[in-house]
Amino acid sequence: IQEIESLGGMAKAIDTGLPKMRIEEAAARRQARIDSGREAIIGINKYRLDKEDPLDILDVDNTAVREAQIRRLEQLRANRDEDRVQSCLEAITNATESGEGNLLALALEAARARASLGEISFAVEKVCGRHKAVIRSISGVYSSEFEDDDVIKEVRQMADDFEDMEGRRPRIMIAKMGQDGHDRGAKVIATSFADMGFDVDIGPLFQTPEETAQDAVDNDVHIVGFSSLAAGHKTLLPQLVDELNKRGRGDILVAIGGVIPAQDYEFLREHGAVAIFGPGTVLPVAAKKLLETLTAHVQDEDND
Ligand code: B12
Repeated sequence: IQEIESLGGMAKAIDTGLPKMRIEEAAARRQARIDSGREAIIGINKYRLDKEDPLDILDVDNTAVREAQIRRLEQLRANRDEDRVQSCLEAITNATESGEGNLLALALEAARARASLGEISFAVEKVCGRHKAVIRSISGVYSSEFEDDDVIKEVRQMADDFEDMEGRRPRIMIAKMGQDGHDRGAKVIATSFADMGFDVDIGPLFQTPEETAQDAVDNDVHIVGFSSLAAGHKTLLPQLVDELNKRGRGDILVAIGGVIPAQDYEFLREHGAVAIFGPGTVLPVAAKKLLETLTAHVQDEDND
């Protein structure tokens, strides 16, 4: 609270990214306590079932939903008064430019004329540009809270060995794609992997598979670690693998983690996932597994 007050209040503090960073630090600390067994979550890191029964879940066909939404949007646009819509949108752009008028009232009027949210926000964006969140990462928090330091040391040693072999540290990009805004886990994974000796890139939220693949290629990462909590995995993972192949970088490994039901694992493996890390993943164990897979993969390539 003192920190926030010294910055001049919560709104100003949010602008500096401080509250989000503190939340992420707390999440990394908590994950370290869970991973080291100090904090028990029954069924996740203690008293796990030998065999989990498959969950009865609603399997949504994302492509069909997208196509249906596009059809609805086309129908909406065909049946509205286009002149009215355009003048409402122009009024929003003008008000944004001049700083005069109530943007919310104008947005409501545009919505009543059946302008879409995308069109309304674009009318503002034309003048203001699009907000880009600054991604801040934290370091040292995960490893300092982890009790069994030996595991972390072992993974760090493996990362050092990898560097000796390849001339650079193992590099992973933690990616969020689609409309999945759950970035807490991605940040925890990024900070813990950095603490264990990886070079880590964090992609922004809401990327398309094309953007993720391009960033992965531009930064020459060894692995893309896709974090998926909003059920987009069956659509987005195959697209990401395709996009990497299109860029001639099928050698970049793709791993995935998050809220992924067991019945989808086979599909994901068939479409190119080298490893899958569901809820309850102990991060040093995941990091070790990825380093083993990467080392074997690099040695295979060197032999070819
Ligand atoms: C916190 C949370 C939120 C927060 C997110 C805050 C933030 N900035 O991240 C808020 C409140 C905003 C939120 C919103 C929503 N949420 Co929510 N949320 C959760 C919750 C409770 C915890 C997620 C979390 O942070 N876990 C902690 C982190 C550390 O764990 P993790 O990300 O799973 O990662 C671990 C592993 O999965 C693995 N892992 C994951 N990725 C990777 C990647 C690599 C490379 C590796 C090695 C490992 C790995 O390692 C980690 C450590 O073990 C989950 C339920 C749950 N218990 O999982 C629901 C959940 C994910 N949410 C859900 C839903 C439905 C939503 C909403 C759509 C709700 C709504 N109707 O508005 C919105 C969507 C917003 C959006 N645009 O995406 C559903 C998703 C269902 C699904 N997938 O089919 C869940 C599962 C809840 C449920 N049971 O229904 N949510």
